[in-house]
Amino acid sequence: MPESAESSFLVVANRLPVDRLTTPDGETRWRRSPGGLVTALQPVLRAEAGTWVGWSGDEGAAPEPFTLDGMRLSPVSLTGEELRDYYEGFSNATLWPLYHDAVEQPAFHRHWWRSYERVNRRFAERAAEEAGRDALVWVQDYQLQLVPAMLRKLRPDVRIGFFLHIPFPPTELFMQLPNRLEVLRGLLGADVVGFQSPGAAQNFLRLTRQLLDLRPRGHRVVAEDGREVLAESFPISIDVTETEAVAGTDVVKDRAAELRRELGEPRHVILGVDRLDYTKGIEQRIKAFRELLSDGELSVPDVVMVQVATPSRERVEHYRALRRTVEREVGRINGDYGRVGVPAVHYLHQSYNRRELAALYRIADVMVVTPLRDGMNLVAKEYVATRLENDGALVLSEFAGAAADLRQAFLVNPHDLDAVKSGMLTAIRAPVEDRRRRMKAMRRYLRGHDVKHWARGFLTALGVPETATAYDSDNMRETSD
Ligand code: GDG
Repeated sequence: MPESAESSFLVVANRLPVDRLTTPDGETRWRRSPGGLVTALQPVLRAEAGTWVGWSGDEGAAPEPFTLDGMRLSPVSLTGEELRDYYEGFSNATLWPLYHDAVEQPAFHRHWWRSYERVNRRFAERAAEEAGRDALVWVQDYQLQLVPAMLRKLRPDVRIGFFLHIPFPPTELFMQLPNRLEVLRGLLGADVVGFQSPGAAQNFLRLTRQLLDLRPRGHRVVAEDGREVLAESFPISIDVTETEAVAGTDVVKDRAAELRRELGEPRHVILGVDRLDYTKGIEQRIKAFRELLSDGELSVPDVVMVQVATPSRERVEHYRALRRTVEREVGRINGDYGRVGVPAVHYLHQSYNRRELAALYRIADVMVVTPLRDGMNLVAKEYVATRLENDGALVLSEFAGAAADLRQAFLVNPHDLDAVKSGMLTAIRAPVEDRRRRMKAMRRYLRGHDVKHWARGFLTALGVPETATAYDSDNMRETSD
């Protein structure tokens, strides 16, 4: 590996924010992948000559570090076995279900844990090599919870932040984790541990008392080595300016009109957009729609539903089972309530580019976001940001972190099917003025709480002076798809 650039600012995340492309003449190129996190952090990384440490997306040996759009990227390798055990196993079949209220049964395997530990050490060692003296290192998410403590051992001079994008579970659930002490101590290696909600931060602080006999006070706790650790909520958001700009382009407006025509100009379009994940409540939403059709409250083709279910974690069994269930249910509704050329549910198991997604948001009279548990849910925020005319309605689960920010949504308990049904009906039938008032208030809130606000809040808590985090990314942005 070439000599390290010794950056003063590092992001450490499971994935690098890039995709590898092969050009028609067989050459490899990298393209920045879309996403709020990279949009928020790229300006800081550029200005500080920062480095992003993460996996490149390909199995086996890692490419050499390289620079893209002003960011230094330092790829970490993962073997096929590590992908199975660290990523699909411990991260996505142990931690993911456990941290989401165990809505699916978490699986515990000792060899998954050993792989998680080994990979976390590799990330920590790479971060230690890349970090300059007194650097600031921001570690992201549940795949890397051991990195803060491992890195601190290697490099006591650096300041370490950790942000968890998913929920942090209550004590009773966390206690199931065979390696609970190591995970808790791993997180306590950070100076600031950030969560999506105040409840998650409280769960974490309570655990430090119960498992380690520490004495949390307010948002702070003194760790076993005498350092003070701050645990607070920093709700993540989206790049509102960019989302609005994409939604307002002629290409997107034209595409939206075309989509509506293709759907047969229904009076109401109901939309769901999710990764195909069992935490997202896709089954519950489709079931609610089926009952509304069978009760005669709604009818096709007056109303149609569009459900985008982006392929996700397809080698993990829970995800395969979910796909079978959802597709069976969609087939059943279309068999019972569809007509020739007009299905009741348009089910799309595909990924789309941001413009197509924005066009879908624009045609949605009612957006239904019903996760059983979700750290935040950016889809709900994206929908609101695309409603440039302040119309449309959002039905949102109380169990999404976003419910604390988008207070004027039609909030529902996704476990209560009748509540989901009546939330959908109320949203469809709400007077135009009521919908407008709600949407306007949510859009105003989002403008003041975008992803830059989030990054600035976290970095300020980590001790970066506020002026240093006031980077303007507007003239640096490029479209990535
Ligand atoms: C985790 C937490 C937290 C979806 N389909 C396509 C596509 N997407 C984009 C959406 C949105 C993102 O993916 C999904 O973000 P969510 O927040 O809804 O959910 P998770 O993936 O589970 O994210 C979550 C988040 O981290 C951030 O902290 O909010 O709670 O679980 O941006 O637009 N994007 C494109 N094509 C698609 O087909 N381009």
